[in-house]
Parts: sequence; structure tokens; C-alpha cells
Amino acid sequence: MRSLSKACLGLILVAGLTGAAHAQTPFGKAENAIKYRQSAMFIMGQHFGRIGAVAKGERPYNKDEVARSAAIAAEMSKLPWEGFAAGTDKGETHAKPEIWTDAAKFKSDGEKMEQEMAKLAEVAKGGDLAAIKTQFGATGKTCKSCHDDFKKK
Ligand code: ASC
Repeated sequence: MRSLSKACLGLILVAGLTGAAHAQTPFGKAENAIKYRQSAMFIMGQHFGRIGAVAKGERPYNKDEVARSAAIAAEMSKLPWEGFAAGTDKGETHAKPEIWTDAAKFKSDGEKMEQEMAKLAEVAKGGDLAAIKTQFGATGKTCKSCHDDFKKK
């Protein structure tokens, strides 16, 4: 009896710990975390790309469309980070291990990108195409520098 209740206690503890580990990530499984961050970046890339096409003169400039794209991109820029949960370095991902081994730089690069995206959304509301082009360039630099360090080709 004694050993049975000990075994039961052990099982309860293991179940509790497993539950706690699970609670650390809202994704359930690594694959979902990877899909989540990739989805946010895909939508961000789509809308950032539309602004890029306008900046390059490949699409006509429409103030509301660009402002909407910039607002969506800025909102998406807040999302990828929680998808880089521990244990999500393997699988269908271009994430470099440095994301976890140099987490401070990754965080600061991400914050810079978010700030520039937010600025782009502000500038886009103003409707000054030259200013939008300038801010588009500044924002793209923050995408690129983070990808150079933390994304596998
Ligand atoms: C994009 C996109 C990126 C960045 C980067 C900017 O539209 O998909 O990864 O911009 O190319 O330099």
C-alpha cells in the first residue's frame, strides 16, 4: 500500500511537471510554434512587399492601401517572437541556432525591426510618398540585418 501511494504520488508529480512544461508554451507542439512565427512573417512580408512595389514604382501609390499594409505589417511585427520558444530550433525552419545562443542580440534586432515598422505605419498615415520610401528603406535594413545573422539561407 505504502509503495503504491508513493507510486501514485510520483505519477501525480510527473503529470504536474509535464503540465507545467506544457503551460510554458501555448503552442502545444514545436511544429505549431514554427508555423506561427512563419505565418506572422509571411503576412508581414506580403504587406511590406506591396509597399516595396509602390516604392519602386511597380504599383500605383494609393494612400489608404499603403497605410493599411503598413498597419498590418506593424501589427505582424509584434508576433513572431513568442514562436521562437525553446525546443523549436529543429524541423521545417530556417532559424539559426544563434537565435537561442545569442538571444540578447536577436531580441534587440527584433525590437529595432518592430520600431521601424511602427514608424513606417505612422509615416504611411501621413501620405507623403517620399517619406514612405525613406522609411521603407530604413525598415528593410532592419529585416535584412536580422536575417543575415539569424536566418539560414
Ligand atoms: C521583405 C522580405 C524580407 C525583407 C528583406 C528586407 O519584403 O520578405 O525578408 O523585406 O528583404 O531587406
